[in-house]
Amino acid sequence: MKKNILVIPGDGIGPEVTQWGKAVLEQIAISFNHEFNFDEALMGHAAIEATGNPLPDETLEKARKSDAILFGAVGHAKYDNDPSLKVRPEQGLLKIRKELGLYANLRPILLFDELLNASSIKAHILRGTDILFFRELTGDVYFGEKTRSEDKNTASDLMIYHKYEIERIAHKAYEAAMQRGRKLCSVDKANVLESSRLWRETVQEIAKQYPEVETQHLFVDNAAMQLIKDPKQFDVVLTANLFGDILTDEASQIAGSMGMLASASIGDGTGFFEPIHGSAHDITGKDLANPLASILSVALMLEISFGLKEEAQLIISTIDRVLKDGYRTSDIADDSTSPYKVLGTQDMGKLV
Ligand code: GGG
Repeated sequence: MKKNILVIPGDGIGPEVTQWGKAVLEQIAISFNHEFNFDEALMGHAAIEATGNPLPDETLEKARKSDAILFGAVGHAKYDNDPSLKVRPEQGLLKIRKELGLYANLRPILLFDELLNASSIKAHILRGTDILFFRELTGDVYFGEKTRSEDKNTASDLMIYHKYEIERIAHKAYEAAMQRGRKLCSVDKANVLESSRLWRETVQEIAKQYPEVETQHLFVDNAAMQLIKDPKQFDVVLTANLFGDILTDEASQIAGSMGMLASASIGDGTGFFEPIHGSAHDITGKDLANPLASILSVALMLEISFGLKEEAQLIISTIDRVLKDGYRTSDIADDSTSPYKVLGTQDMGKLV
């Protein structure tokens, strides 16, 4: 198989981890006789520094022409502490999702048995957890109108959803539920928010087309609690942009670390694959970042964009073996009773 893959390393630990996602793709190409051609592009703070624009036209053009995109992370400390900066790295990420029509962000909570002790939740509660989140990606407060009063003391972000946006991601989530455990939990805040009432009504309508799937509706505060109390109850979780962003960071602790969670953004255009973690400037350049989320993002790319299931499975089983052999990055080595071999980013990447 011949494919063109665009690599966008981004900011902070993005380049450190993406290097290993790309290296694994190169190994897969050799082992399975595929031809993967790579190009690279800028986004986020790196792009602002070079061009003044968090998503340069050249990046978008390359993205449109590629067969899949491997992305790292965006963000930089200087923006976190200076809200007056109007051009921000995250705008690049939001814009590329919108421009490519990537409305569904799939975030599997893949639990490796070896990491049951890396979570602060008890192992018997976690064992057997296998959740697939569908986070809506092109609506909500992320894209609604933003205002600030003249005296700067009042601010607003419009939480807005259109029915078609809810319908299209709901169909994707139900289709996935049909292939999995036939259970879908839709998460909203319909007791308070009008946009959530539209969300719930729309999901209820779509649910009628999938009678084989058991549908549940939870308020987001309850869902956040249930995730810790009894994560095994969930199969497919469908939710809006903001709630999905927050709930999947929470759910990453079930898998042991933010450094273990991969994601796939799909929709109308080229598939976009990235770890759920951000740029983590506090550990940038220290060889501490976990490259496994980037490598698992590559597994999602191979399976979802290219239909290469065997190759994807090989990546997952290799990571499983590495963990069984006792290798850890520091974020997943917090069970001090076991004699782990703690590796940095580079050594973990090379080992896989
Ligand atoms: N790889 C994920 C990443 O870079 N996250 C930083 C960020 O700003 N995320 C916003 C979002 O995912 O909506």
